[in-house]
Amino acid sequence: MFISKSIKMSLSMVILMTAFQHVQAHTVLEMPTISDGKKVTNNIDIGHGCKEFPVIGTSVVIPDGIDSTIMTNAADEGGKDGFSGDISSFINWGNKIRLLQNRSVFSEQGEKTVDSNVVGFWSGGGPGVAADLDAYVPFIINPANIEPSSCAKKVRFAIAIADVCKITPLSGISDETAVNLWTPAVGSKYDGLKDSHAYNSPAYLSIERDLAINPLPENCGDGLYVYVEPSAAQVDRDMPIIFNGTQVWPAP
Ligand SMILES: [Cu+2]
Repeated sequence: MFISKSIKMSLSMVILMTAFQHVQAHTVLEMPTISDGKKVTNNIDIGHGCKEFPVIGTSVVIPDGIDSTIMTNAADEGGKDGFSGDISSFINWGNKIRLLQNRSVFSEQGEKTVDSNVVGFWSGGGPGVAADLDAYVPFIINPANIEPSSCAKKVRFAIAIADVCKITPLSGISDETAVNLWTPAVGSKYDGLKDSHAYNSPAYLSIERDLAINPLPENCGDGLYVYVEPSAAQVDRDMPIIFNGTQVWPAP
């Protein structure tokens, strides 16, 4: 009797402790790697809330390729070389994203556009995503072609995402209760704190060259990996959520 009671007690303790541990995955793309030249439906996979607080909205910034930082490497790790040319040397990037209407997770959504190019999107409103569950925010990626004359084998974009749990001004952003920042540390206002658990953990989208359809030129050897990060200026410009002409997050 006494033993079974204490087993029950410790079992519920374990369940409780597990619930409050950080065991869930980061926010990522459902399909982090896609093929070049193909239209793909993908999802932002919201990984967890802010501690026990639900995510009530998400804001997404896609590198526009215009003032993005471009780097290359012959191997998919290690040091990266700067590249000062245009992104079109590697891929026909820009305005490839279309938000898919879906009110199952959040009640409102919208695209972010600059010169009628989509550079990100947001979705928010309603009761939000339970802190211990995942949720999908769907979008379309229109075909992006790796430049046939280039040596690019894979182009990896760092996507900046803010999962908002509480609406605060920029000064109130913390991953304790308010926001999870899945952003590349590029010096923007949304880098987050260096000791936060998701520091410099953006979501990535890799576009892989379909070598059967778009083979590497002979002089390319094993090909090049290309990395694209948004500029700090772009993240600062495109991260806020504007709803009906009014900025709703961060609170102005
Ligand atoms: Cu996490």
